[in-house]
Amino acid sequence: MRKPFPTSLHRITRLLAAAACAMPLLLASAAQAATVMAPSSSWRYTFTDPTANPLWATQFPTLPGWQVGNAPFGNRTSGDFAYTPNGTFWPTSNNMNDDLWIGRRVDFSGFDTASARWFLGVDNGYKLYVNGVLISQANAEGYTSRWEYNGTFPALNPGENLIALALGDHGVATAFDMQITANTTAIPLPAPAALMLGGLCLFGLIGRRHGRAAPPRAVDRLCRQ
Ligand SMILES: [Ca+2]
Ligand SMILES: [Ca+2]
Repeated sequence: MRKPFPTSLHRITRLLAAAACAMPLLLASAAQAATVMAPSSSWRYTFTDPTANPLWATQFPTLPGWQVGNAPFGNRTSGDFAYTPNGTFWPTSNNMNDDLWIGRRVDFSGFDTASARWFLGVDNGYKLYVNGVLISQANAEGYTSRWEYNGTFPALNPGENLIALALGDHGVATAFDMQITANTTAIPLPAPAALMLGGLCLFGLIGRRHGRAAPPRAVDRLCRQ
């Protein structure tokens, strides 16, 4: 005749098994949308057209003559795109051409790149390059808003990526700012912790086999996965 576990010990093993088996699900659910690049970030920029160099959108980090300044870029002193007190002045332009070229490295380490999205506002138009590839462009008259345009990314590098934009004003107000979001990646379990949880899960299953009552169905199913 099989000797039953003492009732109190059996309950403890069931609780430990439930905690051990549920832990991976709790860690997986830790992924959540977060800011990869905030508005008002620092950019390299130039008002001198660099496009005679077809590689400018990847070489901007080391091209001579580029300056460093914070977004927002613009000529307004109030609202979401005010260049004062910490942004960068972008003078008005009276042509339909691009006037300002900017770029920065963005580190996606710790983020799920497949979930990444970009958001920008611009007066009046933009061309967005990711690692040298043009992925989006638009032009619109009138002022802008947070966020007038948004979209997803093509396949990104797991760490650093190069974001570059050509920006065009058509007169009067100027404005630009941008943000990037993505889900954070779940925190991987260190190997010793994973082994400990596996052991607890197995211990709980043994307790179930020796106990009088079956564990909750959900816990049983998790432990069998
Ligand atoms: Ca222009
Ligand atoms: Ca304008």
